[in-house]
Amino acid sequence: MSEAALTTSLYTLRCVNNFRFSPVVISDEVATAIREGRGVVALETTIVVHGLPSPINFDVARECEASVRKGGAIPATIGLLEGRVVVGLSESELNALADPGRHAAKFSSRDLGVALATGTDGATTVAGTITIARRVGISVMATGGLGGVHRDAHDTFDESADLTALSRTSAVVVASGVKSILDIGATLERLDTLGVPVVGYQTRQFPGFYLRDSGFSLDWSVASAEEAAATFLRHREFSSSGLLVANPVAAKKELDRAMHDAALDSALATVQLEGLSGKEVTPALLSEFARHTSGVSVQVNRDLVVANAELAGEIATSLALALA
Ligand code: PSU
Ligand code: MN
Repeated sequence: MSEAALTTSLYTLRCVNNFRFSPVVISDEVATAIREGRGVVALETTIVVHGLPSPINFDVARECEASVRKGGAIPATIGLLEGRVVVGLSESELNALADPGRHAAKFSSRDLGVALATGTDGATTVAGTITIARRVGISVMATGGLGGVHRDAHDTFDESADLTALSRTSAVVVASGVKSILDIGATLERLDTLGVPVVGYQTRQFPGFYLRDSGFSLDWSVASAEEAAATFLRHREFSSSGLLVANPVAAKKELDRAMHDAALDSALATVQLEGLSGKEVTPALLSEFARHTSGVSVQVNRDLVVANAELAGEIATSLALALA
């Protein structure tokens, strides 16, 4: 045996010895649904652990799961717990992950391997969630607002890894646009560059998260969940990137525009004053928003993510039907 071959086989042996178990655990219900080709929707945990205050965060997690079921699909809430990726977290596992004493981290795609190797607990962002979802054969996810380009990105380079993950991960993400704390125009430009199609759900206006309309218009819209699923299947024939389905918050539930603009100014100023950077920026902006609106923004966030989960359920159901 050549030295190179010997080194390779020793290396392989070492890997097999150290990595005998799979780092991914899938709940029975989700595993069965995937195996039977039923619709499954991945749900993230960053919004639960870092995006919303306790105890409403648990209500939102439960409501999102119920909404996915209402849409005809099976929910798969994803997070990293005790050295494993769990796809289909149970209520008690989610409670454990969101327990403040556990200090669960916030994981994007790049963190997954390191977190598993070091046994670190954490919630997954959109980027982290779709990366795991793809790996287990789930192609639809729901969230509140996608991450994007921050307003000071020309100085900080702060652009969410959600964008690059979506550019290389074949998944449908249903969101109410990108969070309005971001530079929305720059984010749409980046999605264009990265080859990620953006379709409005029954609208040609890009939603503004807490607001129905960000002021930016879109080239495309879909009229139904079936059309969104058909769009994804066609897109997949030509590209390995994902598809963003932008679903605006219901008209009677959006935030008052004047309240929104005042809260935004205050949140941006606070975060700048505190000198925050990296992963902390988005949670801090959302919590400042909540403080400034006396919790009204939290209710809007809840309404929109629950609605997105239902639409994602319908899209996953249509996708499963089309592939049956
Ligand atoms: N949508 C919400 N609340 C959130 C998020 C989305 O309504 O907290 C989370 C998602 O996990 C998203 C993340 O991926 O915010 C973006 O964080 P960052 O800007 O640090 O990439
Ligand atoms: Mn960032």
